[in-house]
Formats: sequence, C-alpha cells, structure tokens
Amino acid sequence: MSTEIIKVPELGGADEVEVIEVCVTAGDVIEKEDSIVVLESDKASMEVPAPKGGKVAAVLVSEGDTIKEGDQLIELEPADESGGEKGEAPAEKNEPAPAPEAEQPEKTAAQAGKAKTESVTIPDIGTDEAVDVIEVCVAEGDSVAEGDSLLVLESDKASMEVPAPFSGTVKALTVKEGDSVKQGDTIMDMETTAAAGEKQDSEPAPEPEMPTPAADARQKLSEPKEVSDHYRQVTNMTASRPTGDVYAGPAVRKMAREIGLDLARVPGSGPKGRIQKDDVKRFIKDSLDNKRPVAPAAGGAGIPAVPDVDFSQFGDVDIEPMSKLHKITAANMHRSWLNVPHVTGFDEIDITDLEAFRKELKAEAEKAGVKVTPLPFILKACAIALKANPKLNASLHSDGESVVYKQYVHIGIAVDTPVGLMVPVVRDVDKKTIFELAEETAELAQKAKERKLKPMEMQGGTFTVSSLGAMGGTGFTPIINTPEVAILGVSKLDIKPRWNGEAFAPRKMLPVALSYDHRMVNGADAGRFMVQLNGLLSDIRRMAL
Ligand code: CAO
Repeated sequence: MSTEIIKVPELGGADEVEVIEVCVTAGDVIEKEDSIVVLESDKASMEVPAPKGGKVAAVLVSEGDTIKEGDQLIELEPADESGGEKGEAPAEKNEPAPAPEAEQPEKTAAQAGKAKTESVTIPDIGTDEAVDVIEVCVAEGDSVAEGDSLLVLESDKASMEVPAPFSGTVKALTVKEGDSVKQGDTIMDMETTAAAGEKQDSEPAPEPEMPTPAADARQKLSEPKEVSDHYRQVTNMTASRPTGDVYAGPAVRKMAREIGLDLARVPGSGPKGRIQKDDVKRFIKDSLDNKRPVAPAAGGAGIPAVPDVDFSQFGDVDIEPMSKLHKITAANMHRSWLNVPHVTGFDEIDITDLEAFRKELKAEAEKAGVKVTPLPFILKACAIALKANPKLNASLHSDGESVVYKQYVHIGIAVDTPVGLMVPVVRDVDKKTIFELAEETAELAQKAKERKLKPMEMQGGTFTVSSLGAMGGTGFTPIINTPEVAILGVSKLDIKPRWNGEAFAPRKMLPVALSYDHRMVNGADAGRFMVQLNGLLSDIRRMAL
C-alpha cells in the first residue's frame, strides 16, 4: 500500500504556529475532513482537516511542536478511492497494491530516510557587495529545521539573518565570524534527508495548496523582491541604532515581541554590544531566579512586582493553567497598557431614530437572512469618521520618527468566546453595506466562538470596536489594540430624559467611550472624531452624504 505525506496547508499569513492538539494516532482510520491537528498562532487557532480518508501510518508531529506551512503532519495510507475499501488500508492484511508513480518518492523519502549532502549558499541579500558575518548561529553536527537561522550578516547599513533552506544536519561550516561573504558564496554543507533532496529532483511542480517546504524556502531565497524588501525593512529597523536604541537582529526582536520583553533592558554580549538570543534567555532566567530585580531600583522603566500571595491560607482554592490565548491576551493588554499613554473620552449618542429604523428593517433583514444589531451601524459610522480623521486610523512607525497612515479601513471587533477574547477584523468597512456588515460580523463572531478563524482574519485591523452593549454597563475604558491608536467601547443603551427645547422627552442614549494613544491623537482630534460619530449615529441620513 502506498503512503502519502499530509502537510500543513496554507496558514493565511501566519509564519509559525504551535501544535496544541494532535487528534490522530498511528493506526487510526480517518475520513476526509476529520481533524488531524489543532494549530494555534498568537492570534488564532485552527483545525487541519484530512484532505482524504485512509489509515494513519505515522504521526510526524507532537503537541508543542512549532511548525509552518508545508511541514509534514502525518503519513497516510489513502483509502482506495475507486473501490472505497477502507479494509485495504492496513498493508499487512492484503497483498501490496501497486503504488501510483507520483507517490513513490514520498514513500521512499519518508520511510527510507536516505541522506544526501547539499551546499548552502548566501541567497540574494539585496546587494552585490560583500557583507560581514557577525554571528554563526550553528555548529558542525547541529540539526536544524528549515527556516532556522544559520548566520547573521551585517553591512554598514543593515543586518539580516540567513535561514536554513531545508532541514538537515550541519556537516562542514566554511565560514566563521568576521568573514566577508557575497551572494552565491558557499557557507556550509548540510546533510539533508532524501525527503528534501528527492522532492527537488522528482517533483518539479509541487501541488499549489500544499507547497513543499524546501522548494518554498528556495523560492523565497531566490526571489529578489522579497529579499530586498526584507533587507530594506531590516535597514529601517537598524537605522535607529545610532540614536541609542537596542541593537539586535530580527529573530531576537521577534522573540522579545512574542514574550513582551523590552529589549532595552537586556545587556548584549555580541560584537558591538549586539543582543543575541542567549542574552534574552539569560535575562529571563535571571529574572525568574530573582537575580535581576524586575523593577530597577531607580530611574528604569520597570514597575514594582506584585507580591506573591498564598491564597490558600484564606480558604480553598483551585489552581488551573491559563490557556495559551489567555496568556497572549494578558501579555498584549499589559504591553499596550504599559507602552501607550491612554486617554479615554466619553459621550452619549441619541440613537432613537436609528433604533426606529432598525426595527423597520427587521422583516427585510430576516428575508435577507441577517440580524441587524446596532453594531453594523456603529462600524459604518466609525469607518466614515476614520476616513475624515485619518490620525485615528494610523499607526506610529517603529522607527519612532514617522507615522503610517493607512488608506484602508479594517475594523476589529472584540468577540467574547468561551476560550477568551478574540478580535476578528472586518475588512474595508467603508465599502460595505449595513446588511453586508451585519452578515460578516455575525459570521466572524461565530467562527471566533468555534475557534475556526484563520490567522489572516485577525490581522490588519486599523481600529477596534468593543461592544458590551448586549451585557450592560454605563461605560468602560477599553485598552488600545496596538499598533492601532484608538478603540471605541460601546455600552448598553438606556432611555433617558432629554430636553428638546420645550420639554423633556424620552430618548435612547448609547454610551460610548473612545480610548486613544495620546502620542498620536490629541484631544481635539478625538473630539472631532466623536462629534462626527455622534452626528452620524444620531441622524443616520448623514451616512449617505
Ligand atoms: N445596547 C443595547 N442593546 C444592544 C446593544 C447596545 N449597545 N448592542 C447590542 N444590543 C442588543 C442587540 O440588538 C441584540 O438584541 P436583540 O436580539 O433583541 O436584537 C442583543 O443585544 C445581542 O446582541 P449580540 O451580542 O448578539 O450582537 P452584537 O452585534 O451587538 O455583538 C459581538 C456581537 C460579537 C460583538 C458580541 O456578541 C460580543 O462578543 N461582545 C463582547 C465583546 C467583548 O467582550 N468586549 C470586551 C473586550 S475587552 O475585555
């Protein structure tokens, strides 16, 4: 019986994800669409369904592994599609069925694991000039996974990492720290399994939906535009070095971002004080061991630690582990709260007419198969006000010297799910109708609750709306979803007496709160936004202007 390798499909933009659950074991007979694994990135979780049915010959990942698009998940003996006989899956029960030609290399690769030595060369680094090797991240004999950093290069303008184009073992290193290298220079020989090598020889055209990792990596490395873009990005980043900012490569910055660590606090031990991964690890270890005070004694950016309390001395307690999503949300909130000077402004919007119109729409909306809550009107009004007040739709650039004005309006909606808070993003809100927005928000909220959001559906937001209107409360101060610079918190509408010039009349008043990053948005900007939002929602005819 021939086998097939099932790989990680397209991940909607996420680079690396963690395997949080493996749903199959070797020997399981599975159907098409059965879940194989559950993956989680820092923004979303998703299940990977089986593209076909069959018997699981081997599981190639474990819980806790970090994987990416194209990595191998399981080896599958597909069920006979013509006869559909699952009984044929166990090879030992039946005479071996002739394997289709195309599947032979996969089978040999996975099962025989033949080795092959390949030279690794410097990819297109966006310049023809020689650059210095400032860090060699591997040693001979090391096993590396595709994408792991092999070297860090630095010119006088930029630094960049050279990732492994495939997985394997480092056989012979031909560069050392301080060497100068150019595109095309050989840096090491790596022994790779036949899986990578043979695929290259025998599968010139990989399936588009499930790209071969090695081929994908090679394509990226040989694609000048992408590499040049990356190079430019790194140039921007390291350009801030002379101003006294931290000096670290992209992988170290990514690592610090993921754990919410301020690199400015980490002493660098590399050349010219460059912060390396080991410095970050040592810093964290020392902090955990209390060798390094969380809050520096004076003048630092640290804050005093909350003392540890043994709650069980006051009564019974249950201690449960936090979910990954909970931990990530907590870290994001903490980062935003500590980094961003928040100001929150409050308003009450008279949505009596909007509510009357919404009721009138009810039958029509039902016919169209959507439920229209106040939320799509709020989104639409925000989009109009954001376009008129672009500072609230912008982000501060990481260089600390410029502002990124976005020419699109993608609004995140905070969704309460059983596993925690998720923020799916509705794209191009300004271009959508109320019914389209109602349908899309309901669909995204449902997907969030079922943990079916793709990472891409949670990225790219320019502003966030957090609505607690269905629950209650008269107001709250939402925390900005960085790198956005503003968020609108919506509370429950209440009927209140309002003076109409002659008498008090009952009006439906919607409490809203706008938190904004005071480095980017000043009080007058926020005031203009709120006044416009108020005008649009209290007289929705204005949305048509
Ligand atoms: N005032 C009064 N009633 C409101 C309202 C408001 N501001 N907003 C919504 N409602 C009503 C709706 O009209 C609906 O009533 P009917 O069923 O009678 O029409 C009801 O409340 C339920 O609405 P909903 O919650 O299903 O839909 P929504 O479009 O208002 O919100 C969603 C969708 C996904 C945003 C919401 O379900 C949700 O998850 N909110 C929580 C967000 C959150 O956790 N924020 C905090 C983040 S920071 O910790």
